[in-house]
Amino acid sequence: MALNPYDLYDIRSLLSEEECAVQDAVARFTDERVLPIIGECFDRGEFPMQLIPEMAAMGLLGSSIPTEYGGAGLNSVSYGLICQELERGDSGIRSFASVQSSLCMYPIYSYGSEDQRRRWLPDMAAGKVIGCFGLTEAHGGSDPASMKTNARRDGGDWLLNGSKMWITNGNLANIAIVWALTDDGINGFIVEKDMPGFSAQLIHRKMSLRASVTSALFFDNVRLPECNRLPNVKGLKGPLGCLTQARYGITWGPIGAAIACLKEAVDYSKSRILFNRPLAANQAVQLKLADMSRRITLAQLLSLQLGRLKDAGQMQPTQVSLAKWNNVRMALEIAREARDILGGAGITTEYCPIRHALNLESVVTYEGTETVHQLVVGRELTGINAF
Ligand code: TGC
Ligand code: FAD
Repeated sequence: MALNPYDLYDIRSLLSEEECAVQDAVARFTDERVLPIIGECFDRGEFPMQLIPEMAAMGLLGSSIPTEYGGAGLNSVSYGLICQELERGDSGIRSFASVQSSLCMYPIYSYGSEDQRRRWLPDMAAGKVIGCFGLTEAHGGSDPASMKTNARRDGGDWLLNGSKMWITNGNLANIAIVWALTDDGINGFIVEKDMPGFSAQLIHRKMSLRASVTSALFFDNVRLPECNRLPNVKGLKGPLGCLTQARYGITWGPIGAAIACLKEAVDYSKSRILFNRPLAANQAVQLKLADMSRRITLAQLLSLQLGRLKDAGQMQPTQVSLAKWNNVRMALEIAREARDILGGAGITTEYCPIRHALNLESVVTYEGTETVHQLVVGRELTGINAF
């Protein structure tokens, strides 16, 4: 039986029927709805808003949230496959889904009151309410414990002051999950778009994640009722718990980007004739393609095992760090190598590798930089905190 060149270890045979169906549906969506438009969206620096209702209708927003709150109630491996297939299209589309699902719906579901869950989750799953997640501040994203954004009590309300930087979906969002320092440690708040004193400003001149909205958020005495505070978590473990969910999905996403780049490099090198033979007939080129395939296969196995651990309730943040580090680095290097195999053609967005390579420069930085994840693994090995 012929091997699937982009699934050499037949990872597909390890998936359940439901997981295969999810992967097929999202793959179709990416092929039919994302790929025909994404190069131009990237060129123009625009997020394709028209895809939001379609993603919602497919259950891609809050796919792991229980159905009683409007989610799709799917398992973690299915969520991973969604991320993989979306990022085969573009990291910006996967980012949109990650932020909505893992960074906004997850904290409302896990740390919110029953009223907050009922008020926000069904509309978020339907794509009618878009969320963003404000943790990073301009003075140092790797060290969120140093945040200056603060909320102080004013009667029964809270007054929020400060700013957040590099916030995905910021200008699209109807609500922001904002992490702020209080007298009682870090707390999470739901800030609504129209609240006086809240503003969002687009970040321009990005060379990466151009088909995604990135913003700075400002809070100038924003008055928040107590019912907008997430009541069931306190401290840095609140935002870090959300990051673990999103980082898990990000271990899968870049596999999709890498597969897209490998496929482009294989197709191009088979049809490009240089020195009277296809480029792909050179050993030097085949070695590069084989190495890409090896690294993708290892990443696929890593994420699948991580997903199975997560579904069994056994996944540890250190394991997520190792896979985020490995899989994003793998995809970034494959995208750069594929770009090189395409020669001059590879510098245009006519082909996908340069777009993926530029996007992955953000993915290697956000959700914990590569160094942060290496230090998490180092801490696990040595018992010494090097941060
Ligand atoms: P530490 O002070 O030791 O721990 C604080 C508390 O948090 C708990 N914890 C975690 N819980 C869940 N998941 C994790 N990954 C956790 N890591 C730590 C910990 O047990 C402790 O709990 P408790 O009960 O004892 O209070 O903090 P630390 O030393 O572990 O953290 C240091 C460090 C550097 C790892 C952490 O600050 C960090 O991860 N920094 C990177 C920040 C980051 O990743 N920011 C991302 C912003 S969001 C974003 O980029 C979105 S992009 C989205 C997109 O577009 O796709
Ligand atoms: P810094 O923390 O200043 O790091 C600079 C460099 O120092 C990095 O190379 C880092 O690895 C290194 N470094 C840090 N500490 C150490 C150390 N101890 N030892 C050695 N080296 C170290 N944040 C949000 O809250 N919400 C979002 O939705 C969001 N979306 C984003 C979207 C994009 C496109 C981007 C680019 C970022 C986004 N971020 C978001 C922010 C992102 O999480 C931060 O950029 C990231 O955490 C790094 O923070 P920083 O940019 O301040 O870099």
